[in-house]
Amino acid sequence: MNMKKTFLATICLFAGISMYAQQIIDVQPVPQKVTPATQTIKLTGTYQLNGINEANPYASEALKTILSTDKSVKGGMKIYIGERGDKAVSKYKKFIPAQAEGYFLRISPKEIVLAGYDERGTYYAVQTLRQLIKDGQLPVTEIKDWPDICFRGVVEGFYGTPWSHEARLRHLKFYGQNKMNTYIYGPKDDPYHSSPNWRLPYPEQEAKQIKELVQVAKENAVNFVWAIHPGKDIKWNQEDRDNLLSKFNNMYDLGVRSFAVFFDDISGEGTNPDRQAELLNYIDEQFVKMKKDVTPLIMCPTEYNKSWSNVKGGYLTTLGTKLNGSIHIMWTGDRVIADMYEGDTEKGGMKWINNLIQRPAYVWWNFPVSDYVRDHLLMGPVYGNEKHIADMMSGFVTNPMEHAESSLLAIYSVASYAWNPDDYDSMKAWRDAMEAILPSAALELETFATHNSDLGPNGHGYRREESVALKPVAERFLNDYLSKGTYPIEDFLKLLDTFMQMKEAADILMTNTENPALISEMRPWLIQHKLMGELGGEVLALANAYEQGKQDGFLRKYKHIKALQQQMFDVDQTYNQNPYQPGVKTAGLVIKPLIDQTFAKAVEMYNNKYGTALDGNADYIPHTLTSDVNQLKNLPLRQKTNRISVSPANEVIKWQGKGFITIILDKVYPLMTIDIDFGKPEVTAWGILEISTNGQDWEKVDFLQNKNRIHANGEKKPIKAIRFTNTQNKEQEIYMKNFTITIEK
Ligand code: LOG
Repeated sequence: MNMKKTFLATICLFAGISMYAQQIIDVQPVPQKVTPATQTIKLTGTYQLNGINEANPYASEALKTILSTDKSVKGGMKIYIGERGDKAVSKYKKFIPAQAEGYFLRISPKEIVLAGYDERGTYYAVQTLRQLIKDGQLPVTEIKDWPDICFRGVVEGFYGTPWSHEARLRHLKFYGQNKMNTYIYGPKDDPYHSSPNWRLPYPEQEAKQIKELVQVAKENAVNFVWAIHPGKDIKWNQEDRDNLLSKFNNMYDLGVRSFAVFFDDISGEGTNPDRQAELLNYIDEQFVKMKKDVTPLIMCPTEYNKSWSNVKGGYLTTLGTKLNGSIHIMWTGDRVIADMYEGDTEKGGMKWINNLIQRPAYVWWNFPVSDYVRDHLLMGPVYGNEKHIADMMSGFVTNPMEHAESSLLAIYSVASYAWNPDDYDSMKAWRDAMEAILPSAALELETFATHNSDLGPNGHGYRREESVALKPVAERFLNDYLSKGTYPIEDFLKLLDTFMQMKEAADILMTNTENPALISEMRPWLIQHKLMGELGGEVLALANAYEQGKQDGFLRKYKHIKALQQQMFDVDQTYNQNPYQPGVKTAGLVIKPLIDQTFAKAVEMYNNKYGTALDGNADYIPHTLTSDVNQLKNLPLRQKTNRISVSPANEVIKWQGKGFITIILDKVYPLMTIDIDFGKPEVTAWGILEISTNGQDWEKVDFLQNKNRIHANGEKKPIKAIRFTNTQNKEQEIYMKNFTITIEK
């Protein structure tokens, strides 16, 4: 409990007011200052609306919707709405917090006051009021509230299918309701945001949609920020400067009033910090400041996280000293995927970056983005960012999944964190989010989300907790079972219940009709989740049959388990077949290993006892990848029939001189082909491809390169390992787009 809450709790004790009453004030994001409620009032249905025509029209509109009336009735319940300076709220001026977007909200038996410091403040006062109404009742209270972080929101900045227009419209409303004020439009796979078409205006249909998004953003108190990603092929000349400005002017004509320029994930000429700074200052002076109604520019640097920064190279320092002071610089933390903390100027964290760029960083938080683990759905609680660092950042935006609706879960929590980090409660926000997104099946959604939160092994090394409550039970059970072949019955029953719940939740969610967009995104994972629950139950039944000495029962369960495993494999090979991380993974951190290991152990004991040779293997990849290139060494391998490939990465890979990548197979196979795409031509100039029959002696393989694609014929030579090495001393910048070995099985 923090100071504020302890203080409130103490007052309550002395005043004899129950904590229950206090809990009526249940608002997300948690308001900064709240007087605990001691009583409630009933909404009367007729209202005398004061200031409704002078206040922020969108706030007034929202208020009328909430009250279900647009009529002001003399003698009705008195409502005062407006901004500081408006006549209707002049009496309350001294109560309004002097903070941008802040507001004062009073609910008393006599009146309701919604007084904003500015237009957004009034809008947010109405949003708080909306959340406080329960069954036509309102708690009597006073709230003073304001955001701790200036810009709060979402950057649609992932690789993969950009969100649909409908999804974006839905999101903008959601942001307004949850006090987020920023939406940055920058989907990597929109060709008019990035190469090849950043220089061209949008086609008519898309232009029309953007115009609508800008309008809806405005209605919901959100800045629509349009980002451009020109660095892949920009030329540092007047012509491209003009190209960029004319595109911005074009977007301005569509209504856009906030802009960003992204230089992430590029290599070559475009990365030059002096040129970047010159261009941005030019835009700032010739466009942003000239227009008068355009908000300060945002930029994403090429070295956007500490692990990729070369401080001696001076990139960030150059931006820090040269970029105009009003330009925001984005930052993803110590790594591409990282949580924010205070740190210090020596080692890392917010202090480290702010010191270099000479301004508070604008945080681009890469969660729950899943474009590097596309076979996972990331629906767990939002945690990890320190609470007291609000004044060290100018903004906090989350980069979500390409699954728009499922991302709302995390976005809701980010809204809560960014408004008032001190009072942010990760678990509560997570549960409240489910109530907001799927009230009719919030509990089932929680069951599902509990087991769908970790990312699995991945190149960035970012992991999340999963199945937290079950973990101690699972560990105890496995420990006993693997060492002694027995288990405590309470743990057995607890696990059985969990597996049952997984099935129930999946069934209930699959048939839910309240939020079809959400269910349709989740469907492949729901199917897989149900199978996993079923598999778990059957594996327990198998273990039980063995213990009871029931051979027939054991064999029956064994057969069924094999069938379930096959079905799960089919789901993985059928749904979500993107070319990056295809497939559908669920409950991978605690539950799947528990099930697989229990199965293997039961089968092993059975084989030993009855002299059989049943296969107790669950699916796994027996091959390994090793590399001394930092960005390659953690990339997972995957196998589909006879093709083994390295999971592709989105970003530029810096491959140091003499660096290598090796794939070692579990045994010797005839090699059919090797296919590689490093996103660059002329790889022969620096790299060699080798194969080995024993993992020790190497033989060079000649390859053909067509544009970026490398192909080598294996001629069915027996191979145990293959290796690619940068033979030069010079670092190479490449993309890991494809690295596939085809073997004969
Ligand atoms: C990209 C981003 C991507 C994310 C996660 C930034 C600034 N850029 O590695 O588009 O969604 O990481 O894969 C990035 O984060 N590159």
